[in-house]
Amino acid sequence: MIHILVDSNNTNQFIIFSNEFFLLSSMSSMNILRKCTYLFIIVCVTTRSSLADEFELEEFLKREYSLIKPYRGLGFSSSSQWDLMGTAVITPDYIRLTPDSQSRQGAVWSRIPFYLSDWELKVHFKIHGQGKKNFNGDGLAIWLTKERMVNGPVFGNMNRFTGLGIFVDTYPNAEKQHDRAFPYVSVMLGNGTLEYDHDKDGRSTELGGCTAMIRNSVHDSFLLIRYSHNELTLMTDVDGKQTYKECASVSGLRMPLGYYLGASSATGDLTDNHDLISLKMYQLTVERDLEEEGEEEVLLPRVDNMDQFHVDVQEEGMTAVQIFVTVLFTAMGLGVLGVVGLILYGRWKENKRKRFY
Ligand SMILES: [Ca+2]
Repeated sequence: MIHILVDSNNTNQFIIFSNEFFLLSSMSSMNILRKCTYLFIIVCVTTRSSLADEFELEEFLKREYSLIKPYRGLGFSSSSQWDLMGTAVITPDYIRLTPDSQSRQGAVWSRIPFYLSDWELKVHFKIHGQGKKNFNGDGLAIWLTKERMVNGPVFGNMNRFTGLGIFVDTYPNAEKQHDRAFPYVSVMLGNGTLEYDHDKDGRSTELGGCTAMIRNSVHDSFLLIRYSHNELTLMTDVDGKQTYKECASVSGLRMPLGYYLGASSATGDLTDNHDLISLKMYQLTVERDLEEEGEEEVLLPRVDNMDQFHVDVQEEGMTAVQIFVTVLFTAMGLGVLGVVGLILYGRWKENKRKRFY
């Protein structure tokens, strides 16, 4: 017969056997029993804590912003939180943004505007194909942008986008790049006017990046993008060690809320399969100091103290509409003044004539 005892703190459970059983037992079996009990307790405690960790992590996983297997109803059902675009297709194990064939563009975009201010996004993907090294392309991109569902030349998305772009560039377009090996992962922040230059692999607008040997790898590829306290950190886990290495870090980066998450890819003359396996978004709970609480709303993405994000505010100048309205009201004002002046002059003249008589 087995009794289960719960200790006073109600945290651990112990199992004891009833007295009848002990009478029949020898000392050696008691020793075995004691060892089994200790083992049982250890298993109980460790299982409980690992379950707690998992639960804690799950709690912060934001399912509405995540894309996880099975991709039920994705892109088709009205309740789906994601839209598919172009050549993107769903399989049971991944979303293939482009197949290993020429001139394809595919994307997946969230339908829900994104309102987390501190977050962490884990991207699980695979890029593979028949082409030999450096005869493959073009790569994929992860987005958090104002615009969505527009195709174009930046890894299957529009140029002059507004927001964040993380690029996994698998083909070196620019010549003489002895200082960097491809595939190259990088960060760009667009403000609607900055342009990604494909011929230079986006060097002029890059905020940071690193080489990551992800193509045709036996290991799965992971990116981790963390945004907290206005600092963006990009990390990679590409060699199967289950550890993230820092790739880029940008502080003073300001992101507006209400943008859309997406992933896109494109092939040109050179090709690859670009497979997205999951996007897992976690909310980070952070404490904010008074200064951060008082920060005004960010309307346009920018990085503090960076010239390329400096927007000229014409305090003295006026727009065409403002000039027109000003001229119109000035003319009307002068007209009214003129009429009043004439009336007053007429009356003054009249009075003067009356007084004269
Ligand atoms: Ca490139």
